[in-house]
Amino acid sequence: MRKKIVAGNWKMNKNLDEAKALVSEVVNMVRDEITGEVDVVLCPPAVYLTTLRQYIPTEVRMALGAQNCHEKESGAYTGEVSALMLKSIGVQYVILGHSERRQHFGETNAQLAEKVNRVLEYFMYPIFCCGESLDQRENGDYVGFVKSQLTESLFHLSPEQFSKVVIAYEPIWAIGTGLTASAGQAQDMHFELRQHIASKYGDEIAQDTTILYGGSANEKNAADLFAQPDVDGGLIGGASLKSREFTNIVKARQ
Ligand code: 3PY
Repeated sequence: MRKKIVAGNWKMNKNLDEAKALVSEVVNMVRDEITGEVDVVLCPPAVYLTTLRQYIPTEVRMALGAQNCHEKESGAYTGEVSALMLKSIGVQYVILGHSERRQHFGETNAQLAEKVNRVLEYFMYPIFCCGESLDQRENGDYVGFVKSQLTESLFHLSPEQFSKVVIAYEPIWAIGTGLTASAGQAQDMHFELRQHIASKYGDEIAQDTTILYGGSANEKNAADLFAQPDVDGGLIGGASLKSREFTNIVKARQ
C-alpha cells in the first residue's frame, strides 16, 4: 500500500509569530479531526524549522519538510543549507526541483540528481517535483518532457533508494496562476508517470510510489483530484497558509 501524503509548501511566507500560530492551528485541527491514514508534512521556510519542530507533538501524525537543500555535503557555499543540517534538526522530507527553483535558480535535472542523492544519504524522503510549462503542454511532447525529468534525476537510483522517493507532479501553468489541472488531466499524467516508473523499476515499486498532485490545489478541488486512482495526495501551495483550508484538504485525502 502506498502512503497518502498531504504536504504544505509555505514558500517564502510568514514571519515567526505567524508561522508558530499557523503550525499550532494545524496541529490542533489535525489532532482533533483527522482519523485516517494520511501523513501530513509541513514545509515552512528553513529558518523556522528548528523552532516549529517544538510545536509538533510526537503523537500527531505530522512531519517537517524543507523546501530545498544544497547538493554538496558541506563547504564554502555561503547562504546554503545542507542535507546533513536538515537531518540534524529533525527534518524528514525535502522538496526538490520545485518549478520556482528550476525557473528562478536555474536548477537542472543533473543538479537535482545530486540533491536527491544527498537527501537519501541522510535517510530523508525527497519530494521530487516535475511538470511541464503551458507552451510544452500546448505544443510539445509534454508527457515525454516530464518523464525525462524523472529519468535524468531519479533513474540512477537503486530500487531500494527509489522506493524512498515521493513524486509531485506540478504543471507549471497551474502554479500561482489559480489554474488547476482537471482531475482527468492529473490522473492521465500520474498514470503515465507510474508506467514510466514501472518500465524502470517494475510494477511493484511503481504501484508503491506515492505521486502527489501540486498546482493550485485547494479545498474545493481536492476531493475530485484525490478520487483519481493514481493521485495519492497533494503538495499544496497557497492553500497551505490557511489552517482551516489546509486541514480540509487533509480531510479530503484521509
Ligand atoms: C502551488 O500549489 O502553487 C505549488 O507550487 C505547490 O508546491
